[in-house]
Amino acid sequence: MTNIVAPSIFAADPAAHVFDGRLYLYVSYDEPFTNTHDSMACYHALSTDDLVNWIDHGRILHLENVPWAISHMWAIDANKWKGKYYLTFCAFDEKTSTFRTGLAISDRPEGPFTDLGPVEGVDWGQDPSFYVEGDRAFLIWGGRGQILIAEFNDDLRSIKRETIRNLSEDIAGYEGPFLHKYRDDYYLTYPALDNNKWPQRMSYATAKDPLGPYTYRGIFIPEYEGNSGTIHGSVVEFQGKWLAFYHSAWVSGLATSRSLMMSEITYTEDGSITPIQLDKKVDGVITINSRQILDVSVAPKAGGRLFGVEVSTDGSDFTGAGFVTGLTRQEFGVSVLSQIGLPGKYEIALRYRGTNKPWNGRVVAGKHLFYDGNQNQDYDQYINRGTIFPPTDGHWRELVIGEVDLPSGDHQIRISASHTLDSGVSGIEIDYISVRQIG
Ligand code: FUB
Repeated sequence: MTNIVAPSIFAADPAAHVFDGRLYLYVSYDEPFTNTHDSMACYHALSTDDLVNWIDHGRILHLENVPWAISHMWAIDANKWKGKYYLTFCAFDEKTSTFRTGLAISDRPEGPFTDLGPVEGVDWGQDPSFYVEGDRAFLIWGGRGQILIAEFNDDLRSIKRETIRNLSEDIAGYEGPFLHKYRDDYYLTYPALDNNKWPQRMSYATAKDPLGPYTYRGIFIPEYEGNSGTIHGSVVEFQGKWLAFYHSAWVSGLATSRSLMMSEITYTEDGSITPIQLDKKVDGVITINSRQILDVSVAPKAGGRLFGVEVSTDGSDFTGAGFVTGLTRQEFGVSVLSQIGLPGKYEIALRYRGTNKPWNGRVVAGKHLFYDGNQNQDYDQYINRGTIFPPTDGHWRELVIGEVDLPSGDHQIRISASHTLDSGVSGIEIDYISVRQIG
């Protein structure tokens, strides 16, 4: 059975990890319907606790927040190290126009992440992957037919040069390496060409130590109809299943607007991975929709903005890193960035809490202003038009605001007060804005 995960965004190169019982995917982001990978400029994180209900946490890092980089935000990985979460990503260096591996940090697995600068000691740092084994941390990277591995120094800001191994001496990997452990063996999975012919096929090699030497074992995702030329991904164990994540062109038909794929894999007794046969006609395909949960408290780092409001972390019953409070003046509000690949109908909802009075706000998604039908056409009432938020007596509640057609691209979703409140009256508090594809 093959699953297409989160078809509303075009994303690629999924790196899967389990943190505290939840499965996370760190993915690169294909600008919808462009004809090139060079325009890639940001990353997303997705997560699930049941493989059915997925959350797209939105943009977690963008080129504009990486001062040393100019373009090509290609593949990534992430991992937990000494209590923090780190993203290893790659981009073209502004000065040299070569790939460097960047490091970014967050307190939470779903980000957003803050750039810490390039990792020292890595040449042509394309497609970095980050593997942790006890107190050892490894960087595996590669492109243009070379795959390399090295041990990180403890602060992850550089690698131990004396540990660098060029794995291309053992295997014919093209790019996109990823490491996982099965039983006592280290499995390196990587896209490779067969006799220099595209498309790439997902191959693997095994070793007794992360640094190698590696023995080539075979191809576990052969060429298939609807491939996207590249096939970068990862393997992870979650809730007793072994899962391969990768990307295809099955939704858009385009090699540069790729979709996330998930297939269960099995190992034979001798540790070989049984090859997956991918055929849309034969294989059942399940499309798993995700919804974007856009945390308003981190909006400025994720492509949105706070207008006059404050972020609070009082209490513990909010969802993300905090909530927004102080929506008391007409010009105050918050916007989040929703990135859409597939055009369609989307439902906008909001998690909020209010006091014992209804609150009137304006919610705008892209170019659409929502009304809830309670307004008249009298100009005096015009400034109060918007959406009525019923009182919640201080409890959090999710309110569906309405449906809107969204084209492909980036959209701001903004909520603001529709009028300035009397002094001493507080506005609602907002936890997140949700965007869910419904058609
Ligand atoms: O997603 C951009 C590039 O395509 C990746 O860095 C490669 O591994 C290939 O998947």
